Amino acid sequence: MTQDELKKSVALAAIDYIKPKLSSDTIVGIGTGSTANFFIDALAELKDLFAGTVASSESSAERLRSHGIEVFELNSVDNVSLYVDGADESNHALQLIKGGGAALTREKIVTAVADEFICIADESKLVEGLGAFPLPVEVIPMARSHVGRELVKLGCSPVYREGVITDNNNIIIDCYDFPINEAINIERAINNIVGVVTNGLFAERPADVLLLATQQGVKTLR
Ligand code: ABF
Repeated sequence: MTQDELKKSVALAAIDYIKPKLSSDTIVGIGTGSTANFFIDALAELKDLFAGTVASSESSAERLRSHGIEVFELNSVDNVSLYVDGADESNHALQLIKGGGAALTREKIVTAVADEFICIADESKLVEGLGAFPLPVEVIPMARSHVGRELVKLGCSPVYREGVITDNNNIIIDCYDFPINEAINIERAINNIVGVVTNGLFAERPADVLLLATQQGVKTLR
């Protein structure tokens, strides 16, 4: 299978996983990225089985609406039972690096609200140690230089992602050369830099389940 076929297979596995959990008042949180897009496309068939969605990006919201799936503002819903999203890397504790698509802040907010976070990924995303993928950090634009200097002090090589503005009108700095051993400590330390909105480590709140597409089929990791 190609990588896209793997992504589609895990999106369909996520549909099978959530289907028995849906009811008329269920709100499903929706991630961002190519794997999440396969999930959105497949979710269209189930749209009469749940109340609607909240989206982690404008692009996902637009795709959901194009299928006739209701998209609510997060502030207007009481509860998000399920959140389905991809990742750039996962370790075996289901701690993630996310934000390659620059949607990390809204993804982290929906993750924080959700009762269950189901991560969907192809097998290339499962790693022994996080950090080969550059860690994205969303930053208030006027703090760019300050945050960059502070990130150097934490031991990484920060690179401004040229030409990218997030849905929240902020910028992204990617942290290269940054092996991540103590993921929770690093997540907290970066978030403690003034001017950082959040970073793409999902370690304090990892995924609850990882559906991983492999050439032998989809595996479930907890
Ligand atoms: C989102 O999509 C991001 O957090 C992550 O950066 C990306 C994964 O990309 P893809 O599914 O396209 O491989 O979940």
